[in-house]
Amino acid sequence: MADQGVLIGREGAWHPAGRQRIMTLGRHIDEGEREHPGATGDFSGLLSDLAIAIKLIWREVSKAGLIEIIGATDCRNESGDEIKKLDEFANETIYKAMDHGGHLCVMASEESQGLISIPDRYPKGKYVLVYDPIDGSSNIDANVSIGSIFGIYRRVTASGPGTEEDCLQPGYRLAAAAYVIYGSSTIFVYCTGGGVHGFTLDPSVGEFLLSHENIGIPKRGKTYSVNEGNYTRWNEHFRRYIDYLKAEDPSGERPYTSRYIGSLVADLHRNMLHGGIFLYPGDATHPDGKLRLVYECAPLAYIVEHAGGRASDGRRRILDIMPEDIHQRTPLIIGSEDDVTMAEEFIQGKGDSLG
Ligand code: AHM
Ligand code: MG
Repeated sequence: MADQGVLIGREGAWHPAGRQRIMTLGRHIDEGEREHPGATGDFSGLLSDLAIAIKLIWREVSKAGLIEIIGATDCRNESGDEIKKLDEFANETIYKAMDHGGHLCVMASEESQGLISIPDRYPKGKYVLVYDPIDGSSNIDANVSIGSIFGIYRRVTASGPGTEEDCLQPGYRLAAAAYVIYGSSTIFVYCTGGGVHGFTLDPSVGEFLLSHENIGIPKRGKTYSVNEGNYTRWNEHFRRYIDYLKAEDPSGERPYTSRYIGSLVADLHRNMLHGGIFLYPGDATHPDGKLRLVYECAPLAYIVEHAGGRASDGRRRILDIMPEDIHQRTPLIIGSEDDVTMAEEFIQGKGDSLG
């Protein structure tokens, strides 16, 4: 058949705009599983449970201004940051959606100090979930995009409740990773070791529909994302790199454009689509920067590498770092391959002649 259009609308009109096939997240997960003969359905069950949690969080995020869900509680999280109510809601929602499916043996979250156990009454599975329930939480009450980040590992312990050993694995061992942006629309981006695919939520039917198939991050971009308010705390190599990006270049490659939302997932997603670099370096006061290796940097590094980009702490590949603590921080340089390579050269002092 020449025309691959689809029937759309109550009257079943033949809509030319509907030529792209309609693929729900659920179907995509199922089809991915079928490519692995011998798969038990465990993994797709896990991802489907996660999708439900995300929809529940989206529902709360989208009415955050209507009900009194925003605003600080009197609690602080493990790192001493003020916990917002939405963080608590998202943390609990993910836990409640994931604790009883029989897919997981343990979880770890930015908002929980220790490991999150699977209750005794539920079966223990072969996977481990690490997550940041709400990333960019300082943006919640200003209606700026926020997100969630997920990493899924296979357990390394044999059976029973999962342990710290299961959670403290280097990122190269991730079985899957995903992030969500609750923005002008809600998008779910995931990778299970092949391509990186994005699904946009159609709120009218409550389904994530494939909107960004096989995302490939451009090899080089023209946008940098960094909190430049920290300029005076950076070392001279890093300052020189940022100065270099801002300097006029006769070839027109520079100056780069500065874009900083302050929500890692949103800053990263823009760079995934259009190219560019996100940086949160260490500085004199915080040598390991701000961001967390296990549930923020490693899952995003896994996705970016599968999209053709790179992620580094300035010297090492993020995915090679062996975590020693669930809440461990690391500097993060992530994005287009050539941009990350150039940033590393400056950080290591090799770009000084350029700057
Ligand atoms: P959070 O997970 O507590 O929200 O913190 C992580 C966020 C990132 O989304 C963002 O890139 C960064 O913190 C912004 O930090 P800063 O305000 O120091 O620039
Ligand atoms: Mg975060």
